[in-house]
Amino acid sequence: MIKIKNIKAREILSSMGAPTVEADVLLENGVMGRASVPFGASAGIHEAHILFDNDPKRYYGKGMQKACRNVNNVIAKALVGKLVSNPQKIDEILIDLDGTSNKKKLGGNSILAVSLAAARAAAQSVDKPLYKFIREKYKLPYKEWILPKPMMVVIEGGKHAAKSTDFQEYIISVCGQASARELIRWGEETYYALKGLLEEKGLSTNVGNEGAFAPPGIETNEEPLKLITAAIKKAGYSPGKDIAISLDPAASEFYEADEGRYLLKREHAALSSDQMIALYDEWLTKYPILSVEDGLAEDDWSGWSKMYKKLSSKTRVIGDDLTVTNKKRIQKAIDEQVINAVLIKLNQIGTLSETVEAIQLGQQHGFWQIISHRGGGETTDSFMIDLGVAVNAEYFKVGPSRGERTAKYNRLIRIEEELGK
Ligand code: 2PG
Ligand code: MG
Repeated sequence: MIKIKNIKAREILSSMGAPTVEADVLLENGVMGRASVPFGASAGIHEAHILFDNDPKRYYGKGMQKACRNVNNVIAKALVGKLVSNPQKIDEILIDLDGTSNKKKLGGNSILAVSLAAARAAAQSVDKPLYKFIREKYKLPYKEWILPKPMMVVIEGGKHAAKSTDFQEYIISVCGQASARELIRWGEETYYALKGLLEEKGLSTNVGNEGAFAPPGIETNEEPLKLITAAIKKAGYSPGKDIAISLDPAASEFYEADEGRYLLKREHAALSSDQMIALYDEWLTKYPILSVEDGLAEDDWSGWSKMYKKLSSKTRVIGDDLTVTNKKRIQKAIDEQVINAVLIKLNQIGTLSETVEAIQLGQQHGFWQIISHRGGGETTDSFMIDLGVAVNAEYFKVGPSRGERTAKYNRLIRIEEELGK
């Protein structure tokens, strides 16, 4: 019966040098849970609201002091003295306190920081690792621990890297059978093999937001698929069997809604939804592609329906900006039959409980769950990994280098050891 004694938030720096919110939840027994929230560079328009200060004198308007004040004043007042043990209850209070459908009043950034910090404090109080605590509290029905496999972003463009590809992410999905630490090694070795191939071609190996390569001189949006397939082989793995390729074009970012077309600047091309689908279909025959995420824009529902019909027997069709970890949007995607996998990002919806509900809804329909990092500003917080382990997610998506990314891999390596695997 442990109660919350105090809650305190502060602006800290995210991986991009821009502020984000960190919250501490202090309990009466002296335990303190801390969490920080990431945010996207190519955030979907249906995501939970991020409350910025919009004060041009600080961080070019991107400060988060208002969100911190909301935690320290409004949220703390509502939660101090409340029992911490039940995260569903805490999140209910947070959701009611905000009262809007997209957390516009208090900010998804302030609410999520507290939701996660409170869960972490509660887990520590009962001396449980976070992943075990989440599984128990949400009565998740799994007996075994099946650890998520890496989806490692190795080439990035779009909003994540200027002058690189139009498509946002080329990912290696390490789909073979081995321990998590081995699969991580396979992925990193392939990343380094790719580095060698880029160097041989005289292309830059500087990295973008997510620690993936972002070569300006790359000629087409198809070129990375050739390079990655070659890198998988060069590293000694079998393409499609040990390691496959996943795509996240993040198509909302280059969709021109008025014209109904997708603008591929690098290729001086403007494609219709049908042409985009035909392009993916062609690539599916040429490359070992495991999944296509946000292949079309977030509200191009008729396009998604056609895409699903054409591709879903050959690949996983993943919703990200389309579904934004939101039960209502996932339900719409179920009703319209447009996906068979869901990307999960805690900050898209703004509380732990709503995230778990979104996952459960997808799982009821046999959808793969991919727990994901953010490309705008990440932090060293690895909550997403504990969540992925708790729900037996199939994959987790994280860039291959930079400390805020490797923190996620390292957390999984430690969990695997803790579970005696
Ligand atoms: C995505 C993500 C993460 P962002 O689109 O899947 O890789 O990017 O966080 O910028 O939305
Ligand atoms: Mg995405």
